[in-house]
Amino acid sequence: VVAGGVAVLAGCTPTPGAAPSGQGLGLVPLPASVEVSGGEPFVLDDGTRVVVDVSAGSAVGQDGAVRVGELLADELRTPTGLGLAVETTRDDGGTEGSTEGDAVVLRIDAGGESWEPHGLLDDPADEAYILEVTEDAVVVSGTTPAGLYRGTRTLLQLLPPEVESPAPADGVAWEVPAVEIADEPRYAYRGAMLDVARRFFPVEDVKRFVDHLADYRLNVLHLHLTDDQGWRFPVDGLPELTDVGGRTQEGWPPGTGGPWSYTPQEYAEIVAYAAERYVTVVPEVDGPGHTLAAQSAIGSLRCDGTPGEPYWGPEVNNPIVCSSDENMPAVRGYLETVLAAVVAQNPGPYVHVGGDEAPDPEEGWYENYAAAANEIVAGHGRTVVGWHQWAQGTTLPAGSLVQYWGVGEHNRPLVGTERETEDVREVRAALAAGADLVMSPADRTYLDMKYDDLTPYGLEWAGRIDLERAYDWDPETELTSTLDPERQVDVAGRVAGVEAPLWSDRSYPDSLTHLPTSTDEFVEPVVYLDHMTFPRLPALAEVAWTAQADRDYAAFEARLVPHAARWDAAGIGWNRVHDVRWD
Ligand code: TNX
Repeated sequence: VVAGGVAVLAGCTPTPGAAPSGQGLGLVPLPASVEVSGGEPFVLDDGTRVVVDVSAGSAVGQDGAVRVGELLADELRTPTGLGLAVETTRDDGGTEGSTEGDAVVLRIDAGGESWEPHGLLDDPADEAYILEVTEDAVVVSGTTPAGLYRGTRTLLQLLPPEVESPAPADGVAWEVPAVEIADEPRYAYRGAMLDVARRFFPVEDVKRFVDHLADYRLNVLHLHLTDDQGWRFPVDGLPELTDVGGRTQEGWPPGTGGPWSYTPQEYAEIVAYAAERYVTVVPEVDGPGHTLAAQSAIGSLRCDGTPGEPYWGPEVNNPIVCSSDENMPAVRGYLETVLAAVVAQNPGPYVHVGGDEAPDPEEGWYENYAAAANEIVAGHGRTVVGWHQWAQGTTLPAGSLVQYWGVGEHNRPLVGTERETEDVREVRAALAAGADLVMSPADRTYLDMKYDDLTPYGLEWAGRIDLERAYDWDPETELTSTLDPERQVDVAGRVAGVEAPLWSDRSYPDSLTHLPTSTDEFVEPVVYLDHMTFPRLPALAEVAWTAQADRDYAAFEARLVPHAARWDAAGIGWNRVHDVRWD
């Protein structure tokens, strides 16, 4: 903790359970420690400079820190209209920038030597930061640029809501209250997933989703890139995957539009945009189920050797890749090419291999497919992530992550006891195999579930998820909260983090009695994205960031309500759910 910098500020050490005094500041996620000092606020004005002080930090963080400063200045210039020159102090005698006087100082402290860009997300201290505001200066400090970046997100939340405006906001006093904040996340892996396969989201929409994540200090963008209804990821050597698989989405047969896939340049743009915000892209190539798009492009993935029909319907549980012993050479060749492309275009340490909903596979097929995928990913030096079924009958490489997406006791009637029992068995297998868990319980974290009766799109197989249900759970005890000992799994200490998936099946109005047949019948991807994400994403971000002892739903709701003005300023189409008193 000292290395993370949190203990450095006397009196600011996070003490779980001690109600932070900063509840009134409207910070989400709630930081570990907030002291309101009561002094005069800092005011951003014509004379304010952004000073990046890297003189004490490790070399690895220096460029990143400068970039964090430039990004912050850029973001502030538009709404404030201020010049906000960026200066840098370096130990190599580079540009001199004084940290004295009217300045927002971003300071890299020593201690982050073991941090590396695109490293594993396994140490919450890597994102710790301290934010001190006095009348004279704002100082954000941390041992890594990732920590500095998180600190700048908290700083933005301390400024008036108009700071989110994409246009100049006149007549606003750009005040930052005098505070001392010392912060560090509960979990090192804090994500959200976007299903760009059932429904294609253009690059601009994906970046918008990254903005949503970054604003709430999340650090993982899981992209569900392939499914039955489409293949979105460019693969060098297998252009038919996007040429054929990119011509459908749910409700859209071939010939109705597209192509719906990212070019290599577009994909690189997403990865770079996320990386600048210290958001790691976790690319998912699902299999052996959810592969009809691949099967329509590559005949050898089917036992009869001929390409299947393109699929644009709404069903899951479709036929899987033909992974018989005889056909494995072809499947392995496919996996080698595809996963090499995934590794080449994703600098992050994780590769998600899917593994969900493979209905009644022939004996050995699932295991064959999983063994090949595991071996190839591990061979590239990457860490395997799979949906929780992945642990069944396969040997997981060391350090793998398994993503739990079951539903709890309270919603068991919805899915039936059989499935629930299987979930438990599979999670136990994952833990026994040494994997840690990413917690995405479907009845808590699924952003595609309806909030309530009024939600115009989305699903309800895992129940409805209002704001309180999204907020009020503990990842460490979610699987022991059931009363039935048969169904309890003790995951305490084995939780790597939390992720909120936004699937895009049925991302069209419920009022339709048929699959959409024209653009007009779909809801715009961006409308769906914003409506399902806000206000629930901030709740899940706080589950992932804030110590359990510091979390309380009523207090959270009170802190979140003022964010509505920020979402309005940013042009976010949030859902004004009726169970929250917004004014
Ligand atoms: C289940 S969650 C699925 C997806 C659907 C989702 C809809 C998971 C691993 N599989 O194929 O999109 O439900 O909520």
